[in-house]
Amino acid sequence: MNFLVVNPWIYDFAAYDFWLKPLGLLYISEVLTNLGYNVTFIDLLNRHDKDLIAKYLPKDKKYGTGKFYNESVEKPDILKNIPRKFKRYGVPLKLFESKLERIKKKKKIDAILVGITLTYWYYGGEKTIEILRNYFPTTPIFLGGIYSTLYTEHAENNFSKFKVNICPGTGILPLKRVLESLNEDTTKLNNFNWFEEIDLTYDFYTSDLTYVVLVSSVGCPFHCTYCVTPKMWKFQYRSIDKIINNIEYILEKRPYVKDIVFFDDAFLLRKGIKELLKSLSKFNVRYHLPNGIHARRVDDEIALLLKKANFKSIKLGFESYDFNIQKGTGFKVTNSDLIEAVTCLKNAGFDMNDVYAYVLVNLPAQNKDDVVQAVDFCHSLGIRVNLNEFTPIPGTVEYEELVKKNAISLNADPLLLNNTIIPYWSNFSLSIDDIEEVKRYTKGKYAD
Ligand code: B12
Ligand code: SF4
Repeated sequence: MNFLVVNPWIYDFAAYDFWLKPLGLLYISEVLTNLGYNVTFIDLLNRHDKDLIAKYLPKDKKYGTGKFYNESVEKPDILKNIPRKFKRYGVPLKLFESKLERIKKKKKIDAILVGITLTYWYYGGEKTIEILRNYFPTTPIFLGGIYSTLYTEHAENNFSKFKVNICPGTGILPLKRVLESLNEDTTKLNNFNWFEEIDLTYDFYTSDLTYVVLVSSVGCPFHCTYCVTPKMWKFQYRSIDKIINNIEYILEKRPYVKDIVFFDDAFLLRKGIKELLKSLSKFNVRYHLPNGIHARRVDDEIALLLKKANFKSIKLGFESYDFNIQKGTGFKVTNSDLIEAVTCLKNAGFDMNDVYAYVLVNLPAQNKDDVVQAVDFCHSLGIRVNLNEFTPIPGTVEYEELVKKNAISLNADPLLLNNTIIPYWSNFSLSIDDIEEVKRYTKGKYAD
């Protein structure tokens, strides 16, 4: 059987390649390959796509990140009043079409798999599937990923016009259901420990990649009120030998890879983290942790091991300066945890330009002063700040409370919950002017 797997375009007001790789789709493609199926993989967000770079050379910025090719597009009606440009990020339409023509000439595609990560990226998924349907009018299309999991009903309604099968859930189950509906034998997937057994090979990419993304664990043992991770995943981690073998495989085949990025939710919380860090130090690459790591877990020994392994970008989950907010949202960090973590990282010799704290903006319990205090605090510690505009996500305590207070409707279109535009319509804690002000304040603080 021939599967076509497609990572869709992003349609949004902003997007940047902070090492975005479609891990979910890569995992299911690896499983399919292991089962003996044929997979053709299109990543519309690959900035190094061979067809794309023939026309538009990607400019890599720090550590292999960079701007996506983009074109301005018309806004969907629901976003018409937002005074910002709306864009399609990823390879141009013509190029996608020429890829599909080539594939169609070469082989018969039996099923198409698409995955959407952020809930408010469903519009890009829709535009991608519209094109796929034109080329493959009768081929079964399956849609999975975080959007389908958190907005199953919305996805079913919205994608019925393209006759798409919605596949909610994480782990191996959604893929198993796809195969069952295609009348394939799935006995090999019974009791299959996919996270332990499956390597991310990156063999689906024919282009030269300068970075790859991995996960050493999925899920998180904390339960923060604004985060949906614990609802979607049971915390589990992969054995160190398997992670190391996976990296060896990639680096042998791809000597241009200079950066390895971990997308874990709770990288430092696994059993055996020190052994993992020691083992990672044998590779001549830089490592990055773009998701917030747990400051409380950073002591002198961990900081030194991170440094020795050559970790560069470190993002510490901080979120708020206010003790009551910290306590009320999950208690993953306190101000003294942050001070301690930063001291250890400094002593270990980290470049403080690579150490950031995530600070949330517009949490329901928050006011402008809290953001300003958090920024001042991080600045006084000598680290940088990433302002993260709050996104209410179904399945979280914050979302449910906002619905109870009628601040958002249960049927709100996920496009309206894009954190970039919430301040334009919501009456959450901060107005658009407040948000612009704290952004300006933060920029000014770090201008020197
Ligand atoms: C890595 C990550 C990031 C990365 C990159 C994300 C990306 N775009 O690829 C970075 C650090 C850049 C990031 C940024 C943000 N993120 Co983020 N991120 C994650 C994280 C930790 C992991 C995603 C992942 O790769 N998982 C691993 C893979 C293996 O899992 P998966 O994709 O779900 O795939 C599985 C299944 O879904 C299924 N599957 C997937 N596709 C398909 C297709 C088919 C056909 C089938 C059958 C099955 C299937 O199979 C896979 C294997 O089980 C998730 C939390 C989480 N644990 O999911 C949050 C998460 C997605 N992020 C979230 C948020 C809020 C953000 C930010 C908005 C934060 C902020 N306020 O600024 C920004 C947005 C930035 C932007 N606009 O790009 C929210 C979701 C928000 C939303 N509304 O959707 C999440 C859920 C975390 C949370 N807070 O609860 N993020
Ligand atoms: S610690 Fe991080 S990943 Fe874990 S529940 Fe809290 S926000 Fe989510």
